[in-house]
Amino acid sequence: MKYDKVVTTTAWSPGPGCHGGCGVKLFVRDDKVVRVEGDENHPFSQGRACPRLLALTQYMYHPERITHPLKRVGPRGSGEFVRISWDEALDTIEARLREIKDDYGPESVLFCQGTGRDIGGPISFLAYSYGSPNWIQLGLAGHSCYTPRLGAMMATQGDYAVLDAAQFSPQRYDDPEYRVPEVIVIWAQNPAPGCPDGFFGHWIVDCMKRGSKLIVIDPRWTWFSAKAEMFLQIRPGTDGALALAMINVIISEKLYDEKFVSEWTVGLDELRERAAEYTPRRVAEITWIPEADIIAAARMYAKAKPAAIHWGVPVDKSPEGTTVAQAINHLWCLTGNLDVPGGNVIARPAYGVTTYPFSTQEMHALYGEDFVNRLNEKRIGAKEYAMVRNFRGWAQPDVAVEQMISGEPYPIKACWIQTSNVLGGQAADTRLHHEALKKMDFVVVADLFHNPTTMAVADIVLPVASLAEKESFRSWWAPLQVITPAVQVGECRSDWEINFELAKRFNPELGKRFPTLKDLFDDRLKPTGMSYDELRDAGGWMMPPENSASRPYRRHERGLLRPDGKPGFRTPSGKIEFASQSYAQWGLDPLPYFSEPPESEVRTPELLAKYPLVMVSGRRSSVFFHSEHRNIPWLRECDPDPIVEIHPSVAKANGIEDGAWVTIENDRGAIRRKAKVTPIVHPRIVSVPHGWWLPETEGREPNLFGIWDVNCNVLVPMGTQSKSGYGGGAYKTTLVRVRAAEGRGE
Ligand SMILES: Nc1nc2c(c(=O)[nH]1)N[C@H]1C(S)=C(S)[C@@H](COP(=O)(O)OP(=O)(O)OC[C@H]3O[C@@H](n4cnc5c(=O)[nH]c(N)nc54)[C@H](O)[C@@H]3O)O[C@H]1N2
Ligand SMILES: Nc1nc2c(c(=O)[nH]1)N[C@H]1C(S)=C(S)[C@@H](COP(=O)(O)OP(=O)(O)OC[C@H]3O[C@@H](n4cnc5c(=O)[nH]c(N)nc54)[C@H](O)[C@@H]3O)O[C@H]1N2
Ligand SMILES: [Mo]
Repeated sequence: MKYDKVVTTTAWSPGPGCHGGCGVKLFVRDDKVVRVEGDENHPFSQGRACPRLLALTQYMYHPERITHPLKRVGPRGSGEFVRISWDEALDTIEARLREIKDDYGPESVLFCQGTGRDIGGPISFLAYSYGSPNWIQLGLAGHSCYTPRLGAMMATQGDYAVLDAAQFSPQRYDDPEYRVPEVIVIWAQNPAPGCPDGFFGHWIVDCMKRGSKLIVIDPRWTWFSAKAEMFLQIRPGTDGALALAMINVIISEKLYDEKFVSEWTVGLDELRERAAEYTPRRVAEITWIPEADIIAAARMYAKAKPAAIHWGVPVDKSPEGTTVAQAINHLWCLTGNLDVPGGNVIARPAYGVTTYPFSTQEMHALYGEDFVNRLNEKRIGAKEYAMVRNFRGWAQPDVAVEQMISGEPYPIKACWIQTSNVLGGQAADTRLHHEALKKMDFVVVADLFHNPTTMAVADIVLPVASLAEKESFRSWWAPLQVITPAVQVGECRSDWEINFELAKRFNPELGKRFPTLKDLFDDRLKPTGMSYDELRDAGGWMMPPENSASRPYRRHERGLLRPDGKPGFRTPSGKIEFASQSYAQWGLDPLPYFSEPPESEVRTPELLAKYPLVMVSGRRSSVFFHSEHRNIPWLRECDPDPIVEIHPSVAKANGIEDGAWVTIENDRGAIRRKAKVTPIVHPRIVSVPHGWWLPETEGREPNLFGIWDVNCNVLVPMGTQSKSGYGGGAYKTTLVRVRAAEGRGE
């Protein structure tokens, strides 16, 4: 086949939907993308591509794709929208948002995003230019994704760290300094379908092929646990106790790296004392893991040199997520596995480039000192949570939804929703969010398709460009990459274009500094010494430069991590802190501890009597990204039904046959799922994939594409957040019961 051109670019939603970073080749004919392949020259993905990327053409040219701005004309929920021009859409939005600002203050508008797609830049420029401090992942209970881990790592070691698969070296596995981890602990992760946060699941397979042995900690068998040396089938939500017991074994048996600990850490005695409370025997009872396995896993990890831990979002979602992440972080610090080849490697963005400004100086210049200094005054959750005030500038979701309903301490009047399907995927307690969103005077959704959220509440829907249609850049650790458009579809615009245009209307200073979006990109990329076009023409990506903070290893010895240039870590003491000064300053326990899930056999035995199973929701499917792709035929065919995985013993006891529809219920409601009877789940849990809606069914109220029938978040509570405000969303620990469903006999 002949192509007019082949465009090499970076995959970062929309399309695959994901956290992204893969190199991709788009084959274009007659102004259409007709073929998609992985780019074999890309240092990260080396030609691999996931099913969602390979289905990009079906996604881009889907008959139901929204390709021009829409305005709702019927009542909310009627699904009656008409086409409008971009001018009308942007003018209407500007006028309505100005009115709301005048009447209630800019803080009464929430700027809502989903997970880490290409959105942090565009949405923060818009929210802050408008003047609202309330940038938020609306509905993400406990803000339980990534942030708890990030917070714990910053407090403990001053930096983010991740399993070292030689990803920050241009030579990858051939780098002579690199060593393959002898042991990898996969902790609450299924890296193959997920590839989250700039890490690619296949890297673990690469390491396994080069000799790494695995320990897997999960309540459910995965591809990795089936190939592991040890599989610890844990009770959901008890990872904090397990980590503390492993710390206990490692310290009491003196398996820690004495030299590293004495040179680079503080607080060992306090940690020893705390961990002594968590004997393997006691923790065996808490976690359902045999005592001997806990001890053996601790020894196997600590004796391996080097060893690495790779962890996932259930850590954030465990009760007191910030403290669980802290305990796991301590494991690699105790064993001297930080910032060394084949351990947990520190990640910093290449050249220090970020998509949006973090420095106070830059923020002052763009948004005005007064606004920046007063961000915490009106930011939702800042009063209640020191960590929300001091660590990450986002509003707290559990507090926010309460405020949307109560109007206290000030009313919330509008939501700008971009990259999130609040009612179809992100929000716990779907009914509560349905009620809260319906109270809004004005809702804009920027998306590519209709979904339960657009149907229920959107007043204006803006059509968004897919990754093949947009100009952007990506700086999630390394490499630093550009995204280059190949074609145009309808009137779709990128999130950057949409938000930059509106942000300039609210903040003329932005327009003065950056007349065009390219000017803004060039400014962000300045530390590289290249403009956007130059970087694109030089191949489109850059690895971290040598002898810089973003290039491994042993940066702590060379004084590359601290702002003062001294050896050590970027913490208040300059050392790794087993007892965190920052936590103490924020009014939190400086040491890790375990706390029971909000609903559990120990905390709520009366509830367990009624609802004897733990619903672990949200394990990822490689053909879906959260609520996306249920409408893409190639993908849906691979994973056609909303299922629940049930152990054969539970199925038998409840008269449930494989393939039959079952009801899953608790006090918050009931949903239906198709039973997949399988021994891969622990007999005391059911595993329920999330993000399900049925785009083939009626979109209008009250059906809303079937969410009340199949969305498991109807059953998940809000308001279970950790003491820090970050973590504790009960997505993996909700108590339920299952029974054969009446009706619906497909
Ligand atoms: N039960 C349960 N629920 C969960 C979880 C769980 O484990 N269990 N996980 C939670 C977690 S960790 C997270 S992060 C949240 C994520 O939740 P969300 O990020 O809100 O994910 P989606 O529900 O897929 O909504 C994304 C929407 O954005 C659109 N979209 C995709 N890419 C783009 C883009 O680049 N621009 C724009 N404008 N739109 C785009 C999609 O079409 C889709 O409608 O879900 C949470 N929900
Ligand atoms: N294809 C695809 N990729 C995705 C996403 C997607 O929706 N689709 N979502 C993206 C997002 S935003 C995120 S946050 C990541 C999440 O990706 P992961 O971090 O991998 O999260 P999950 O798939 O929720 O769970 C991973 C494993 O943890 C197990 N688990 C559940 N609860 C517990 C527990 O309490 N303790 C332990 N030890 N294990 C537990 C599950 O059984 C599962 O096998 O994936 C990202 N990547
Ligand atoms: Mo997430």
